[in-house]
Amino acid sequence: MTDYVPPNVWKWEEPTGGKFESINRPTSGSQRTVELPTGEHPLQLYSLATPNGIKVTVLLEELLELGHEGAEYDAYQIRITDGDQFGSGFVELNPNSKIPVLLDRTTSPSTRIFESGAILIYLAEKFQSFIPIDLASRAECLSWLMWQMGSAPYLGGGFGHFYAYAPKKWQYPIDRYAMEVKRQLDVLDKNLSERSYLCGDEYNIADIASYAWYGALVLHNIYEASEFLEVSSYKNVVRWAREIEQRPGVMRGRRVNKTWGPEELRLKERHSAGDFD
Ligand SMILES: N[C@@H](CCC(=O)N[C@@H](CS)C(=O)NCC(=O)O)C(=O)O
Repeated sequence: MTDYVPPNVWKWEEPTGGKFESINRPTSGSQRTVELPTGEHPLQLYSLATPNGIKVTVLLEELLELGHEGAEYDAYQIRITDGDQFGSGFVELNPNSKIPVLLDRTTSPSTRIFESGAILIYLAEKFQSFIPIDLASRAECLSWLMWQMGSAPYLGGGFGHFYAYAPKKWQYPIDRYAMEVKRQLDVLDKNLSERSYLCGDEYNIADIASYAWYGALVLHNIYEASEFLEVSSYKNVVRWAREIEQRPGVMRGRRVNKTWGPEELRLKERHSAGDFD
């Protein structure tokens, strides 16, 4: 890396380079007036099938699988590389301009929820499912959920960015984030050496959140880094992710708002169970 002497005041000098340079900027807020579409169900989801996006569609499909009819939802695709997250309708629901966003129209006024972890907690509490009731078990579940929310930015924004998306391969940031991601995999692997799921015998929202990221890493070669990070050596994480991936709700949830990968696994929008046929 060439030596860089930071100026007294940082200035945004386009272009910064990297895969997402066209959507990254140092300011927030809407960039154009765009209304969001709405469907007939109580829950409206605006998302994309990234790891953060599938956390919510997996939980919604798991809730439907359990028989919670109130979890029926319309899922609309937000194309983040085209900047849909900066439309005025989306920014009203999430001032942070990131997917996923949920709107619950069963309340008056409607309730908007942004941040995938907050959406998981909201839905789990609303339907009293996939979250433990007793205080100690709930604390363990929320601890692992918050662990995931705090850890994934090092995996995606840190490792994934510098290993796969940055304009060049710089060793210092790749070393730093590869070390941290391997440490995280080791944390998960040790925990799963003693437990079936992250919190014990029961599968819950902490598993859904962590599976979305670490399952993609150990099973689907995200960032094409499987070999580099030797992901198959984390055997308990692989066993846990494989098991979760076979659940029907997970299989369906992974397809919602997906526009890449094999054609038969894509589902641009979801409005009913029949859309998966
Ligand atoms: N902490 C947020 C992160 C959400 C996030 O980073 N979403 C990405 C896709 S995975 C996004 O919308 N990026 C668009 C952008 O940064 O403009 C969450 O868990 O909901």
